[in-house]
Amino acid sequence: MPKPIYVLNGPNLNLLGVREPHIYGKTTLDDVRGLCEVRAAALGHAIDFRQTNSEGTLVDWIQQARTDAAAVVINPAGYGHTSVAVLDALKALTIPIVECHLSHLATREDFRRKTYVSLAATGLVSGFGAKSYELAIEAAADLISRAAS
Ligand code: CA2
Repeated sequence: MPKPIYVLNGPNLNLLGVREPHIYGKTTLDDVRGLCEVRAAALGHAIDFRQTNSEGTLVDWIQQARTDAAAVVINPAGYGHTSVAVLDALKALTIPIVECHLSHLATREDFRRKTYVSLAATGLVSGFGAKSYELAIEAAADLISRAAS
């Protein structure tokens, strides 16, 4: 059975489409899940899509990805800017890691312009709203096939 691409979402992303639509859009996280499933299936992959508000759970899921995932797409949300624990867990992975953000971090507040996750990720997709996830899935699929050849 081929391993899925883990799509991991950090804190408050469950509020997507419900609060602050002027920043994060009207698309819900469930809509994002659907977009990712369709995009991944078109590229021959399955996804395992998860969201948590807990830093420890996010670390547990990243550790699980070491054995159970083909790649990780991660929107760490606020933990991207604060969590050395999430960075350390990601650094233990040998599979592709694609960091994904809805908003364009480079144009936002200073504290959002850097993430710890970027130190472990192969690359970053930021600023395209829900489309960032589809682009991140494409990048992950590309990295998986490059690693296999
Ligand atoms: O742009 C992104 O995807 C972010 O990861 C979103 C995080 C933010 O802390 C990062 O700097 C950038 C916020 C996720 C919470 O999303 C909400 C959505 C609706 C209402 C409130 C929060």
